[in-house]
Amino acid sequence: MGRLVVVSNRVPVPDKKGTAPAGGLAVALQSALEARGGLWLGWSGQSCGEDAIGPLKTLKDGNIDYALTDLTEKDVEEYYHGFANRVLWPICHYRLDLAEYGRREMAGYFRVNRFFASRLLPLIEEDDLIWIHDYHLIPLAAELRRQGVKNRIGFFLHIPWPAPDVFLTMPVHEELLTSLTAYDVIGFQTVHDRENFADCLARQGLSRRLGESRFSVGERTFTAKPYPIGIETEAFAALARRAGETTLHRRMLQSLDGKSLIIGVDRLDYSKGLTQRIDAFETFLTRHPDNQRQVTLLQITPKSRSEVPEYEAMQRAVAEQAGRVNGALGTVDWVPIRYVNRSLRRPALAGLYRMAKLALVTPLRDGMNLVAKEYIAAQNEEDPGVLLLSRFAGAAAELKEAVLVNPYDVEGTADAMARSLAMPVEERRERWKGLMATLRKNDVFVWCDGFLTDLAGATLPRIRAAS
Ligand code: ADQ
Repeated sequence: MGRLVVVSNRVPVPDKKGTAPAGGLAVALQSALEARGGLWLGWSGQSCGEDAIGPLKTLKDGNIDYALTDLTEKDVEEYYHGFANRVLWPICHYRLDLAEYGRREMAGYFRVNRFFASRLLPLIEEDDLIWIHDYHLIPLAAELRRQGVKNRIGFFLHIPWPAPDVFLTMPVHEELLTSLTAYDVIGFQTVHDRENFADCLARQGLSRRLGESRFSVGERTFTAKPYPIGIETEAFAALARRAGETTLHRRMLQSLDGKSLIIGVDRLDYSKGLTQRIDAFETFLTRHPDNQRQVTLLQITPKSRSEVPEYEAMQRAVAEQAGRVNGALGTVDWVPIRYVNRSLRRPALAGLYRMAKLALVTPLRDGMNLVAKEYIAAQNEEDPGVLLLSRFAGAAAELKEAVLVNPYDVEGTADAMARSLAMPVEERRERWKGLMATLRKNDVFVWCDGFLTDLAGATLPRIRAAS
């Protein structure tokens, strides 16, 4: 197998403090790349004036060579905050109401993808396997092909692929769909996402389906298949086992003073269903008042994308809502919700998961959701906690033994919280065993190997001669 070249919008270059990146793509890919070695190209996170883009910044850390490019302020505004986060993200999470189309942003998105192709081109060697990640970079393979690249190129979408009626509302849906057909392998989180994609292709008459995962466009064939992403199951479980020795753990236990911990860990994002979750928690406390003063919800939510107005507004809304519930139900010595806006290091997070009797993973839509998997891996097998999981997270397709809920159904979710907290230990163990077996079978290395094996085995693309 040739060298692995990974391209993603952001690259989690390790900082001196070893702070973990709060994002699923970064967490998963870093584990996979560290094990295998390779080159990782992406945006440095810095922006500059139109003429100030310098050469790539390169550095090596362990097995990974990083190559980082700056973008111009205009690029960041149009491609990143604009089309990627104000159109593709809401559309793929079924929020048509939040999509803001602008010709300038769409043009910027395709322009920056061309720019990424030009930065990558001089680094590509003949046998490299190129693996492109996520919705920011959908047209990258088509740009590379246009510039003569014949390597095998794969794409993995970390977020959901929506149903055709949603996807086809996007003015540039045809260009995006067509550009995806330049890949050799397209990976999705679930069968459902792949089928939505296949339905979009069929609706547009863009390709022929040759088999469950094989499609053709003209003379080219490509694979579109689910590869559910996983975590480093054993390593995360070991991290959680060791966490009991830390000061944070002791402080936390002390501050709980015998109350049961319920945990939520999510980037601040409307797809994560935070306001519905807090509503459900409040309803749980009022419908099941025995739990008042007995439980504390710790909601850890680092801010993200604060430049996008919806995120700014949501930050205020969630903080106000948590404050209101605390004001209405709290007592002088009991705060129902602890709302924390910071990133934690992974050992601290693992320890908190292990301490929690219940995890609330209730996104309205999620590609996979790694928090659900981390929570399970962190549990103590003798006395495991319960995972309350949205049926609209990709993880629900695999984690059948979780307590599945519809996060739009506030009362149903509230009652499921009460049931979960009262669940006998035998049932908790039984469910956890099933969940943990799935996580062991499908960890992040299985995900990575599965994708790359298919990519390496893909037939070389036949580029049609320009007529
Ligand atoms: P995200 O939307 O970022 O990922 P998720 O899969 O839950 O969502 O991953 C979040 C990651 O960030 C987890 O590893 C979590 O531990 C970490 N994290 C979150 N809050 C943190 C905090 N306060 N401190 C430290 N770490 C924190 C996208 C998709 C998902 C998909 C992943 C991977 O939206 O659906 O599962 O990519 O493909």
